[in-house]
Amino acid sequence: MLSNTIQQAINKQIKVEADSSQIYLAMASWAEVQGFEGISAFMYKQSDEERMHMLKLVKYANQRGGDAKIPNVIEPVLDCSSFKALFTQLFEHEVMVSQSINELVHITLQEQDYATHNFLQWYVSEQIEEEATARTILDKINLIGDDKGGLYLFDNDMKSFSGNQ
Ligand code: OFO
Repeated sequence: MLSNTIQQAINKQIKVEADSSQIYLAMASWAEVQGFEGISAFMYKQSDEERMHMLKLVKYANQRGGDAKIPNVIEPVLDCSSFKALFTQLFEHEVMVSQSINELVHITLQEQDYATHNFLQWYVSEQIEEEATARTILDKINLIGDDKGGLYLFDNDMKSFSGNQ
């Protein structure tokens, strides 16, 4: 059985994951409109993954006798002035998500809920990967700058990150 404190903390994380899914969906749609197929495919995939992260938490909470709260859908506000701005937001968002997972893990220790602590280790590993991917992409974008040819190649390159190659 989940304590109220744990349920509330999980609900907070459910919202973080749901918001992430919306933010990446907005990025995917923007890139699609701009004609960047690779970036858009990558962002759509990220959005689906975040929804899966949210669902995993919902199902876990309910399975443990909790009552998961499904949050409202947000309308993301993005800075799409450049690709650098876009991918900086992606990176910073993932860093924020990692902090949020860390706080949740910390609460499970305070509450001595070792089952939830164990369950959350998957998220801890996932965040290491997601931050690394976001950092790699941002590094590439920093190298390219505003070079049109470079952006074209970068867009192609992004297909490998989304498994669409
Ligand atoms: Fe990339 O955020 Fe979920 O965990």
